[in-house]
Amino acid sequence: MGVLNLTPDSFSDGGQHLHRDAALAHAEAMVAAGADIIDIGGESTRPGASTVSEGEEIDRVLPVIEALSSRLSCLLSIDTSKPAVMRAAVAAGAGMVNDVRALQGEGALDVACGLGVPVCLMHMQGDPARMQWAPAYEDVVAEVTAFLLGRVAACEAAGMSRDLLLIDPGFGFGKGLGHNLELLRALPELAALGLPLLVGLSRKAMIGALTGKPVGERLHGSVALAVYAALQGAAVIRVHDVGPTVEALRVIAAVQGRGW
Ligand code: 7PM
Repeated sequence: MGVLNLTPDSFSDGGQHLHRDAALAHAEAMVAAGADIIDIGGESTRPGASTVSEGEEIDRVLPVIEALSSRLSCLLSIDTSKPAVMRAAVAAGAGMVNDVRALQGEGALDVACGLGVPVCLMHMQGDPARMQWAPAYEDVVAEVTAFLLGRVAACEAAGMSRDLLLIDPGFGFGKGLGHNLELLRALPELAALGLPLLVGLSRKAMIGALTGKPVGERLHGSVALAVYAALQGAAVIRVHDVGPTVEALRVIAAVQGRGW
């Protein structure tokens, strides 16, 4: 899954994909490099990022989804928590919802249920503005697992098929380095819950903490964690650097006797 940020304030793209043509070219390049899914987001979850109105978020993502759905055959994912954005995006050609708030927002569960597309349910402690102030858990793996299973149950109770759900422990979303490492070690356990596991580790602060590198220099750490996550059972890996990640995963796949 390649990340396509349409936010002017996104920390790792610096707003360089704000302009539509650049965004389209970047999405096409990610598909050419081997992405199966493009995750399109119009609202930054960066701590302190300004919140975006529903109308502005739709204005940012819709033209890009329309253009990409006619040009690309890959799955387009809409990264949003707003039901109106989900609805508009799917009508324009998106085939998946990625909600970092796991459909807990007002009206999100019912709308997502009615759309009939796959949904990724992510765990976050707190809200984006304050989540990294003092993340605390008794048992991070148990608490993340319980939350995700609770959201899966809520989706099923609302009428959604379990077959449409993915789960994501939400690396860096209200987690310190120790919490992220515990969750990484628990990936086989999370994968064993029986739903496809999506992980996002690309360029995250935990890599900065482990390598001392700024966000623009975290490629090697990101590829290492992508490979590790795939080997430990992740089904979908959300990354900024599709080419290098796919190259690493293809080599691993050949060793495992898949592909090549
Ligand atoms: C600031 C903070 C900017 C966090 C960007 C981010 C995930 C996601 C993101 C993830 C799923 C980033 C994140 N991360 N969706 N959206 N899983 N499902 O580093 O880990 O890309 S945004």
